[in-house]
Amino acid sequence: STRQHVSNIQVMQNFDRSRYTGRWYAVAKKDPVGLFLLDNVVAQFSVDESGKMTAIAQGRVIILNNWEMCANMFGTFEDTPDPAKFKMRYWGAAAYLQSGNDDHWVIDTDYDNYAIHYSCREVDLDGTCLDGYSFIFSRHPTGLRPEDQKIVTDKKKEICFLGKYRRVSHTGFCESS
Ligand code: DAO
Repeated sequence: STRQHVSNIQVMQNFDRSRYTGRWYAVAKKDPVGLFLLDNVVAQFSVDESGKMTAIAQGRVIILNNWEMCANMFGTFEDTPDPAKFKMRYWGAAAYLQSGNDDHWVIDTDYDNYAIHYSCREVDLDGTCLDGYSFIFSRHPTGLRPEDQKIVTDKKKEICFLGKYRRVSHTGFCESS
């Protein structure tokens, strides 16, 4: 397979952030180096009165000395010239949680069922992605609809992450906290 330059990756055309708002369940994840969010990952996107996109997210994490907890995370999105490409500043409700500034690209979505997110943290000298992560989101906690699976598989291939995802389980871990 060809090694895709990050700059050539196709993103969602005419991305409509207002249709993207609401709850998305992570059903699969390609981890970055030093992974953080493990499972039970749910993200909720909003658009504020000025049009800026924000998000809150939850997920099970293991911090410090094998302490398992549900992380409450916040993200704000800076617009770029491409409507589907954002810069995401993120931080946790507690100071010991991860924080950072990542690319946040929407590769594809039908807004009602599936979404493919992509973030390359480190681009290699040859232009390919050296360290990145990706979430496959579903509107349905039960997972992707069978009819969306081929689309998602094709996109995983396009972003060179095919075979690198693991399933993200939803066990209710974050619902009690
Ligand atoms: O889990 O390994 C990882 C990387 C993910 C870091 C980003 C988590 C915070 C996201 C907040 C807003 C959500 C879309």
